[in-house]
Amino acid sequence: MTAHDPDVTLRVRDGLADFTIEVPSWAYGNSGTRFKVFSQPGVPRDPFEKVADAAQVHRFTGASPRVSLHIPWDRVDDYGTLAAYAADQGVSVGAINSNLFQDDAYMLGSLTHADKAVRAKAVAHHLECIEVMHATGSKDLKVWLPDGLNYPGQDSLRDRQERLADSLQQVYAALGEDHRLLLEYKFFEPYFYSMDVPDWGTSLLHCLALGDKALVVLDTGHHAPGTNIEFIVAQLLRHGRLGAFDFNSRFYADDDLMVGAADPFQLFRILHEIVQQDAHLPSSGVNFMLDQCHNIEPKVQGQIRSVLNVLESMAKALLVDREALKAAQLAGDVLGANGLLMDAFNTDVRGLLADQREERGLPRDPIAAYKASGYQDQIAADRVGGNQAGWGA
Ligand code: PSV
Ligand code: MN
Ligand code: MN
Repeated sequence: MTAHDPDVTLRVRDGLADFTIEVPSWAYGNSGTRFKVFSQPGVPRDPFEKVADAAQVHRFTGASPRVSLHIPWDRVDDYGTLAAYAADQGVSVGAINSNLFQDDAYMLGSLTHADKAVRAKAVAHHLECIEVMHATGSKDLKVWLPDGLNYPGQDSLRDRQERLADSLQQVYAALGEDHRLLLEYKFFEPYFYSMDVPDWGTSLLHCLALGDKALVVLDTGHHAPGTNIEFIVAQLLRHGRLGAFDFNSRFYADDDLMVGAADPFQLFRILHEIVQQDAHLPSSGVNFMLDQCHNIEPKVQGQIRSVLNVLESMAKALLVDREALKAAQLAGDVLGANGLLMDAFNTDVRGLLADQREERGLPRDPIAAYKASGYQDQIAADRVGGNQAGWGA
């Protein structure tokens, strides 16, 4: 197969026509390890500047028209003004992420806490997030729950699930008509013996109990090594409950490195399942997002590279001849079926994607174009005293 066969070119063009990748506001701030935050020149000083940086990623890739916000990191006086600013910059506000991990009150949990008053505080925080959604036009409330137990016996595993179900029900009841609640799972935190939402099964059970507007978020960094993530994708899609992706790469833990950097073949396999079930089309409702930090590499460029990595993998997934694959599978042609996938994965699509960008009036090489634009020098000169990832304003 070559990426220049006319039917292949068309398949990739059609498949990517409406495919977009949301970028996170927190990718543009200073970040680091648990031990050290590294400063970079020109990082945003407030949520407006984060949105401006996110808009650059869309300007050069044409594929990232939304930016996720994180509350309270991106708290502003007037969210309507922030949304209008985003629109001026050519992007819109995507998912609103709540924050349950930076408050002393949540030391023993938030939505699962034994004390009803603490749970009420955590629920109230989500009501604030829903207000932000109304003000910005966001449709997705994303909940990542850092709750869990450090020691066996510390609290009742079962009671925490009951409390979580009750808290989530209160949040769900406050959603607007066209809002969704996206519940993210994660199998560990460094100090935890047990997480309260460790896996997709737990997330799915809570979503099923809540209702149709509750969907699972799959963060690629939140699984044990060796987990077959594409199986989870296939299963959640089968039940219409895959709400969103948080893309990133991991080697050992929740590393939040650039998507496609650690294991491009895994990314391809995941996107192959997506394409097989037409979930790359906007009608599927799957929100493809990045959840990354750029600790040592330039941040806007890191985001551009990440968007390109997803597009390349998606293009390869679109190369797979679905009819031929189905025929090989039904015929029990093991090597033939596997060969169709490997052929697609091993095809170089970079030239094809550059051609298609050019057709749309976009730069063939978005990173080179960004570097040449002078934006990075400008923000380095203008922005003095930028912030750590998240905290702005
Ligand atoms: C923590 O693991 C985390 O990376 C989750 O994946 C969230 O999506 C993200 O932080 C932002 O809250
Ligand atoms: Mn995440
Ligand atoms: Mn994470």
